Amino acid sequence: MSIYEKYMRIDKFPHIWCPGCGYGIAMKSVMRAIDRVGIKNDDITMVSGIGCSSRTPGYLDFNTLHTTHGRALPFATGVKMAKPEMNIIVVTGDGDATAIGGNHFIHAARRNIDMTVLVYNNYIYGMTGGQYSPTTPQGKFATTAPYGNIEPPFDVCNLAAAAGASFVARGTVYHAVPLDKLIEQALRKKGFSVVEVLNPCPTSFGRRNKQPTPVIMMNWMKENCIPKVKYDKMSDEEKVGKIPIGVFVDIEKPEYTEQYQLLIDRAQSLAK
Ligand SMILES: Cc1ncc(C[n+]2csc(CCOP(=O)(O)OP(=O)(O)O)c2C)c(N)n1
Ligand code: SF4
Repeated sequence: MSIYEKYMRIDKFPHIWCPGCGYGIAMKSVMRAIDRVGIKNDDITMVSGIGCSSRTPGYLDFNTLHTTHGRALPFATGVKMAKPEMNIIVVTGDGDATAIGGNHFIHAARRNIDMTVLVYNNYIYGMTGGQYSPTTPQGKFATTAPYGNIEPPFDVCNLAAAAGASFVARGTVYHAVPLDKLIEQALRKKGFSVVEVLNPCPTSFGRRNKQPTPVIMMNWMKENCIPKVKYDKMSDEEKVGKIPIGVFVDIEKPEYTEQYQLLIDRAQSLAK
């Protein structure tokens, strides 16, 4: 049996994603990473909000929760608190994670609760037809920014790091092999782990922003996403328009469910 058959709900296909969308590549990367770590299907709970990215749990044969828009992390937190031994993977879009769910994202990171959060960033609200999100670059076009977006965007990795995540990385679906490794590292990490995955959305973002085909979008990633080690050595001039990929944060910190158990133990010993 291939690893894809091992982890996929074959009867749920065909999927809803557009031709040229990167989410299928990301989903395969997730499966390969899980296989490398060797986690059993029943020991994983995959949680999502709402969006094209958030359809992922429907196609995978784990314990899965497709929740409300922006609320994947509160649901995931509930599962982890009830079953700390469970491996939690959250799949969320840039809108789901940093707009409506932005508050949950920073507080889950601050608590350092043990889960792997995959923020699929296509710079837009894909499912609802291309409204701008907090990651849409300045000057780019969206249905709600027909003259160009004037807002400065969030950098998802900087946001996660500043809020307290213990593992933060960025990959792209063009760089699928390194992406497997980043997701594997995140899965192995105890603590709040974030992997931002850059994805082409030709339908809602590309065709409004002079990237009308999936090939053009993939080539853009190939040319502009630079391994962090190389990026760090570049001059400020060379860095303009380039995006570093790789690991940004990998630190040890107290994990929330363990701290919570210690609190219960302390309270119970006081009650005796
Ligand atoms: C409370 C609520 N507000 C708004 C929506 C409409 N809605 C569904 S998906 C979505 C945005 C999805 O964008 P993103 O999270 O970036 O995911 P993508 O579709 O791009 O993968 C919105 C606004 C909703 N379902 N529920
Ligand atoms: S709208 Fe964009 S993100 Fe959604 S499935 Fe189509 S290409 Fe993918």
